Amino acid sequence: MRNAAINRKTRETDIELSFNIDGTGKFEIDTGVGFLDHMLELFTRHGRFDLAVKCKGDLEVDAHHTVEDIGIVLGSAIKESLGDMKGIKRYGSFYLPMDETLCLVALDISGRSYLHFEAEFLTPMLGSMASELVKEFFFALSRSADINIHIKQIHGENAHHVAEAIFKGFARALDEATIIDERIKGEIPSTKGVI
Ligand SMILES: [Mn+2]
Repeated sequence: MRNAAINRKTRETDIELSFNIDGTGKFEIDTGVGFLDHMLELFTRHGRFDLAVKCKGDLEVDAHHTVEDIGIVLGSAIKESLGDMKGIKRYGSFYLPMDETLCLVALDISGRSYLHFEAEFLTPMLGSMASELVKEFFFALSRSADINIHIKQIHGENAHHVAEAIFKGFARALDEATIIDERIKGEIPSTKGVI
């Protein structure tokens, strides 16, 4: 089974998360940040993962620690559930259109974290969550998952659509990259023999 369950508690957040790469799109998500719940739900559904997240964060400050720490824990869960990475496709990319918006997400499960993030939010807030936290989420996730992620908004203007296109595009790209390719026959997809 390619899955992981991680609990992480700090003075800022208390997170219980379980993740299954080979899921069916089932989710049970309560982060206390409505917009983040929405994004994680559609990430789960579009990637055909299963995801449960419960978070008690210091929302009396703002949503920053909650969004960032869930990015850290989800990234760790992705990495742990991939295990030795044998047989995975490794690369994935998706152009995700959402009404007037188009975003590209391309990623490499390389063992080396990197984030390129090029998207503009025309409103400062997405519900109770600052728009700038979308980048923080993916920065945290890329570091703890050791994944190279490039996110680029091609065009579009509605901030809700831009965020949604990024999360859905990430889900589709991650699904593609983590699929077991039968032709690879359990090899690690690197000429170095290690990721
Ligand atoms: Mn929406």
